[in-house]
Amino acid sequence: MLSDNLIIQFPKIGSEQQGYISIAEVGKTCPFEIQRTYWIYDCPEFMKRGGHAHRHNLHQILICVAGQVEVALFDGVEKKAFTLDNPTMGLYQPPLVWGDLIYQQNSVLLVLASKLYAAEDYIRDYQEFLQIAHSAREG
Ligand code: T46
Repeated sequence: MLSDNLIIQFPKIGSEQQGYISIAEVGKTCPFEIQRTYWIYDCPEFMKRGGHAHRHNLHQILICVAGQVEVALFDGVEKKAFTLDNPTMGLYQPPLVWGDLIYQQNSVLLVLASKLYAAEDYIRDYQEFLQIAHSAREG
């Protein structure tokens, strides 16, 4: 089952006059060591991306630093939908969880990831994902 605590609230420091800074720190607001960060931007309005899960222990935090991104997470049993529209909010995506994302125009999604990129780590076939998620649950 997907945890009820997937949203991470980052500290927000600053003021309306100065602007703000938010911080993700390993061991504090980030529950894993970060090996990679990437960001997705300049998507056309309502662009659908994602549509995959990761085979191994890839932990991620998704942060919409501008605009709005809809994220649906599915662990093979339970589906949860999130609207990311605030740079103080992170969405924790655990390993072996399918993610579908829809981007509004001018959105920027920053992702903190626990592992380096590995193309073979991706499960892009939905039926294969269901089988692997089912087997993982069976132990
Ligand atoms: C995820 C969502 C939120 C790399 O070469 N290195 C990388 O670290 C990444 C993330 C991607 N790429 C290449 C692989 C593809 O040729 O960039 C291209 C686009 O990747 P993809 O189609 O996987 O992009 P999204 O937006 O569907 O998914 C990405 C991440 O790949 C994925 O792990 O969780 O963002």
